[in-house]
Amino acid sequence: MGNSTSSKLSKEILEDLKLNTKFSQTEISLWYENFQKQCPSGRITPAEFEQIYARFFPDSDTAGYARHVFRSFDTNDDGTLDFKEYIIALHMTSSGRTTRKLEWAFSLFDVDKNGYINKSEVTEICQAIFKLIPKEEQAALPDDENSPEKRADKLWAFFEKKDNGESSDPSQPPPLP
Ligand SMILES: [Ca+2]
Ligand SMILES: [Ca+2]
Repeated sequence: MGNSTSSKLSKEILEDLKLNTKFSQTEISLWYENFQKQCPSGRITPAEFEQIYARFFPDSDTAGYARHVFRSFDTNDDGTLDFKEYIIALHMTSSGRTTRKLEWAFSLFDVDKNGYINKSEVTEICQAIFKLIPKEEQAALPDDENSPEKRADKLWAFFEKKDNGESSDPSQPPPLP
């Protein structure tokens, strides 16, 4: 009896999210209602996530990028996004705080989740991002950024200035010179 599909958000998760994000209780409850409606199973699968991206970029090949973003949000590595991961993801990507965005960018680029970013990971993400850019816009890109490899080179050069070879966790303070 009762309505089993509209399960309530557990107090524990609510408290945890209030503590770890800038969202208020009302906001979190609203997100939860929405989440339950869109996703009655309570979990987002990679295929569902890809569909969301495909809707936002109807003319691009979003599958690769969506897969990487999904991985960066699936913090417990169980192959689905639950409500908590979804809200943390929203918070990371929408928060005005640069450190949050950096943390997310780091987990996006760290494809094998080993705590370091290497050049092939940078190239892989650049290739996925490039597929989001419509062809006519790609043609208008500056000469040193008009291919995924060039973008990766540029980004990697930037990382290398900060570090030697491998880029480490940005949440850690940099070693003193
Ligand atoms: Ca998960
Ligand atoms: Ca890595």
